[in-house]
Amino acid sequence: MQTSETTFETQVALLRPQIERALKEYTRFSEDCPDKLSQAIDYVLLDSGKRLRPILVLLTTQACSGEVAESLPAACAVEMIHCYSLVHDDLPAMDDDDLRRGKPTCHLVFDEATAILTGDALLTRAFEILTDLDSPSLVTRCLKELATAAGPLALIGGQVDDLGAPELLAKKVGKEEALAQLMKIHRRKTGAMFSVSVRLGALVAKASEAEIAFLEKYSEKVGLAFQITDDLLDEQGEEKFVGKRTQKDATAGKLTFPRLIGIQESREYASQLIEEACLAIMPLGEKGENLRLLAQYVLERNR
Ligand code: GRG
Repeated sequence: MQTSETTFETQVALLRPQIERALKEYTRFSEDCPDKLSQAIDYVLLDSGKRLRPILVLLTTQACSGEVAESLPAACAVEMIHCYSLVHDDLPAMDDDDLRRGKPTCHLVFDEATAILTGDALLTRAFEILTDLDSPSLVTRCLKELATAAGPLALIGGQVDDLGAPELLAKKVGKEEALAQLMKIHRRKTGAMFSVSVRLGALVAKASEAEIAFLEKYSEKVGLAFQITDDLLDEQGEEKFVGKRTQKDATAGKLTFPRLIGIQESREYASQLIEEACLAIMPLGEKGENLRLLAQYVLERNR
């Protein structure tokens, strides 16, 4: 029987090799890049992870009738920022993790300084490769979008508040206040990278502002649902599938959806968000089918 997961996997099988090839090409450096750094970049970036954000970039371009190959620089740039954030998040000063994508974390395999610099290298290289996009005006717009999503008002701000969440919980704030803070953290820490993925994909395809607006709504819902399923996988997932330590957030006193609203309500909320996401892109008609499959995958995923 074909499930939404198997049909989404068909899309992944088509797009993933293009992403892997482009990432490899973009990280083939001259001898000025030290071997150790180059090896660490390969270790954290190549042939691993679900590639959900770059796939989202490419599927959005496709849904807006653009050329998928033209959005590869944007897809790779988003994945590089994502990988940098994972490497830094795993550092002892942040989440202090020893397992990522089913492998020991970068700072354990190399060392802490190399892990910090590997993140820095991916962050800066991401902006450099965006300049491979088609026209100067597209490059400028995409650079601004990506810088905003990775910056203090989004990814970094969300991460800072996430690190401060145990302190907030220790103050025994009410459920409403905690839930509002949780939403605010995830809109910036997780949601912004999903939103920028659809925005870049749409910009490459020269989508209209109206199309960008409903795609933005789709991405907000999918991003939040992704975070809820991430929290559920932390509570109930199996490490061998998830590829990172589970049951960490609860023990670290983190703010999570299951903690605040329970497992069942979290599942229902994620499901409702995915329904709303699919409704938001109704105007795309059949062209939106692969984005609907991606949304469904986010809900059903076990890794
Ligand atoms: C260090 C600036 C900075 C930010 C860190 C990414 C992040 C912010 C924290 C990672 C911890 C976490 C669980 C975040 C929530 C969701 C998330 C980004 C999960 C990992 O994404 P996946 O599952 O990972 O798409 P793969 O490995 O498949 O790419």
